[in-house]
Amino acid sequence: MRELKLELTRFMMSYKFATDEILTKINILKEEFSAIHDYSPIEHVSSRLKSPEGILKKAIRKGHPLELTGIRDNIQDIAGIRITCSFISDTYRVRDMLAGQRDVTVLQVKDYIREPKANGYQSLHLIVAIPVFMSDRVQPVTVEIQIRTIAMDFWASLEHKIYYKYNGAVPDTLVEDLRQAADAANRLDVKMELLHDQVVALEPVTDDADLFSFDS
Ligand code: 0O2
Repeated sequence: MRELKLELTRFMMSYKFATDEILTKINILKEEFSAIHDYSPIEHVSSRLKSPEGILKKAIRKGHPLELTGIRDNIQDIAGIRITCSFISDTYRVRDMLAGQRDVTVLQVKDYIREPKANGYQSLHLIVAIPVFMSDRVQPVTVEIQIRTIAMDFWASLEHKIYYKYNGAVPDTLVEDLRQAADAANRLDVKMELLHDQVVALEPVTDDADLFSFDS
């Protein structure tokens, strides 16, 4: 019993360590990118670990074997990281920066931005594996990374609340309203990126100090 408890603790810890490693990478990318380009493609980052109850529920729901190796092999979103970006192009930029890291292996990509779900959900999902160096082993650990814009995130958090409020049986009118809201969010994303591109293309504004000359 004691051994099983220890093994379970180490199992959960490996996901925490993997999350920490990816969060460190994201922070480095964010800081470095900001220093070079004077803006950050990453607005906000959050993370969560599925609870042991949540893991068991999912394993039972999906019919996976209820032992740690089976769970590790079959459930890939025990560790989850969500990155919000200002613009759609930034979501792909962040994906490329992460996928380009030597110790990150991309196992799966679901691009719900190019192909939104029927309800309107948009987001870019990556399942990655990263090696975690434990005291007696190197464990490859999977992490789900969701990358989306602020507008997509706004939509998804409200839709999530509505979905749970109705226990999954959302009335048709609300479903349609949500789909329209997702379209509106997409139009806003496209418009904001166009505006941003126009501003970036402008000549830099002369520093106030330069407007005054002593030679008059
Ligand atoms: P939580 O608590 O957020 O993690 P899977 O069940 O993961 O094996 P699935 O459903 O095909 O397979 O995975 P997918 O499509 O990559 O979605 C996984 C996660 O994306 C979900 O995790 C949600 O976080 C998010 N997501 C997917 N579809 C929707 C949606 O329609 N609306 C919202 N708001 N979020 C969505 P969990 O496990 O459902 O929950």
